[in-house]
Amino acid sequence: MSLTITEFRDEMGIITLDNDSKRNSLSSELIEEIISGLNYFKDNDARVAILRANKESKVFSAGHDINELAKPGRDPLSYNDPLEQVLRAIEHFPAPVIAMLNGSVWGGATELIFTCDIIIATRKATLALTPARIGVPYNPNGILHFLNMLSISVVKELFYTAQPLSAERAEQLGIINHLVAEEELETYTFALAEKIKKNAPLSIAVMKEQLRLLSKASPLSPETFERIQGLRRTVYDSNDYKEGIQAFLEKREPVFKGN
Ligand code: LCV
Repeated sequence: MSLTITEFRDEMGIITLDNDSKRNSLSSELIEEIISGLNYFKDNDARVAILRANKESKVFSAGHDINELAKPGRDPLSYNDPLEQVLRAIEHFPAPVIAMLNGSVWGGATELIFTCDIIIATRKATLALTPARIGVPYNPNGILHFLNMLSISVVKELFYTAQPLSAERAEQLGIINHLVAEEELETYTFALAEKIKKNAPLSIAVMKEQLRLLSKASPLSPETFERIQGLRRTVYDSNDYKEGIQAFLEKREPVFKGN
């Protein structure tokens, strides 16, 4: 049974997350469908792609599928984790990817949205960063995605509180490009896509890749990198990480003890 709806017409690809019973949580299966949809669009010279959920979905995506999080003792956000793969697929997709939001976004799905090129949303959209809610040590590349878009004080608040950010505040902070009324969301998004389609695709593809390379141009010494990995290991080896996952699976609030 498909977890997404993939459409392609007039050089525009549309991927609709369609697994509302599991709140479009980013399972490896759903991620595989997103990546193959993007590959199909690329093979057919798409000029723009749109990532959306169903019109009536209250949750755009609940983030990483917690059932698939690595067991304690292994890095839950390692380079080849499906979430990291779909983030790279969007970053390397040679045309703009527009996120069309009308519901709540959680955890790794918030990073997925930040990785898109343009965000169009209604007031029903909220964005939450949730690693501290589960006891996950977010990864450097992920943190850099947020640092490239926001002030460090906002990034700290989002990570430390794990509280959803309202659409209005996200627009004020420049995360959401355009905040529109619910009844205008589709027409506004498709009209913007049409404007992009009329421009030179090679120029856009190269500017997108330059923006990716320049935004990541922050040198890390090998020693710094290893120190970060060592710090992250103390977290994903911790009892708190185990407790965070267990609490979710048992549908109860976690009790973190700092070990
Ligand atoms: C698997 C789920 C999920 C889910 N995985 O509906 O960024 S990091 O580091 O944190 C990264 C590791 C990450 O992204 O972690 C995931 C972070 N996500 C969250 O913390 C959100 C967890 N979900 C929720 O808080 C609620 O589900 C929301 C508020 C999204 C929706 O609440 P609602 O009451 O509408 P339920 O909680 O009843 O969920 C409906 C079904 O979706 C599953 C959940 O287990 C339930 O399945 P069952 O009906 O089989 O019990 N589900 C929801 N989120 N992330 N499965």
